[in-house]
Amino acid sequence: MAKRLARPSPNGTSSNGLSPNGTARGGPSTAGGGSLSEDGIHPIPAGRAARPDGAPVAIGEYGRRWGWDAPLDAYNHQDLPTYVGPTSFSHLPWIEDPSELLARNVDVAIVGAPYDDMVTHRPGARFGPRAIREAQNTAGGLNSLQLDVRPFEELTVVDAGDANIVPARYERGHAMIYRKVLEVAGTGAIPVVLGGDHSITWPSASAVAEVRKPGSIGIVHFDAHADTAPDSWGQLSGHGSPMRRLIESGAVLGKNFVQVGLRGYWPPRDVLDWMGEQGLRWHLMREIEELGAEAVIDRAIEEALDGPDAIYLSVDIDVVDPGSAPGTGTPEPGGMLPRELLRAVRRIVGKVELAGMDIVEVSPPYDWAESTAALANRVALEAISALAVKRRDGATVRHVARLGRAKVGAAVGVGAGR
Ligand SMILES: [Mn+2]
Repeated sequence: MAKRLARPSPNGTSSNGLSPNGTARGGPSTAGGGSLSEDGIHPIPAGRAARPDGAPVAIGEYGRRWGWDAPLDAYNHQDLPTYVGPTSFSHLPWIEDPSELLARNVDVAIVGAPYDDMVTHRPGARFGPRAIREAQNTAGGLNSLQLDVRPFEELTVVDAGDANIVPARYERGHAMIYRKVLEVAGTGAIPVVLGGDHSITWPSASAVAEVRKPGSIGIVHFDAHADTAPDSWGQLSGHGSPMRRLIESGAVLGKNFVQVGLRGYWPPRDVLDWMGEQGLRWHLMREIEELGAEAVIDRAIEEALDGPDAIYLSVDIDVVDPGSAPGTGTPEPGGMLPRELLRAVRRIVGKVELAGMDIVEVSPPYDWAESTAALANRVALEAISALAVKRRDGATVRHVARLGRAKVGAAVGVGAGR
């Protein structure tokens, strides 16, 4: 693997510890630290002004004795192994400021929604965003074998950080997720939201629908469950109801809603009747068993393109069989294979205009060997790689932002203290 060299200078690191030049577009850097030697080894200066009196700390007797003063190469954050340093998605730059997202013309921004106040069964999805970020063993500029594309070279992708979530204040949490996604999508970047329980799709897709106005969005929704309940034990914003709220509010029309992978013993008949009245289209797992995933996904794509201007993709990881994705809140046996889901994501993102997406219900405390978190990580990467193929082929990827630079922050009004 080609290693790129980074500046050893402290100037190369921003206050949050991530390199502002950490994207794959960077290259060998000589800024701030002298020139590279012929073999690519970058000498680290022997002293740094680090003592309280300002005197440099120099390599001393022991260092010289053991050869620890030899020239060594240093790596920037993105090229270091993923277990080293702060955790961002694929070690991408961590950029929370929307004006910076706008200035960099960011194409795709990862957003964390560490929220699980709305689960009806196993908790733990609040730890999902961090686990999904961590579940990647390859650093640096990735190369998609399946799509033959280097996603971070074609696209500017960053990690925009998490919504400003605190525990137990569930209405505040949804509001903050709405604002964070609105802020990110308002810059033109495609938000890839890491949940969190599935209730986060309500504020997240609402924000994307808002930004895309006057255009319309449709939703392609992978899940074992329809998530269209009127309520859960009286709670209207639970993780069994987000799709109902989105349709009721008009953010998405029922006829522009396509569900894939439903199975098991929920929802009850009256909820299915309501779905039918709204014009929802859903594909049971049985259909995948009988026709194959390929044929069903083709149908879903055709339906998704029937009306809306762009698609929001919502992936509940429980659509996959719990044998492969055990780390989730409401496991339902008999689901899709990981490879079927990954292929479906590549195909859908390759064919429709993606306005935003989320990957939800990853509950790390119930996971084994990171298999669920790794799958969720790859769902995001497959979508990003499919977008990269589009960009390479000349298609539009990022949304033309409607909000001006000055309006992005002010329109949303997200502050650290809220
Ligand atoms: Mn769900």
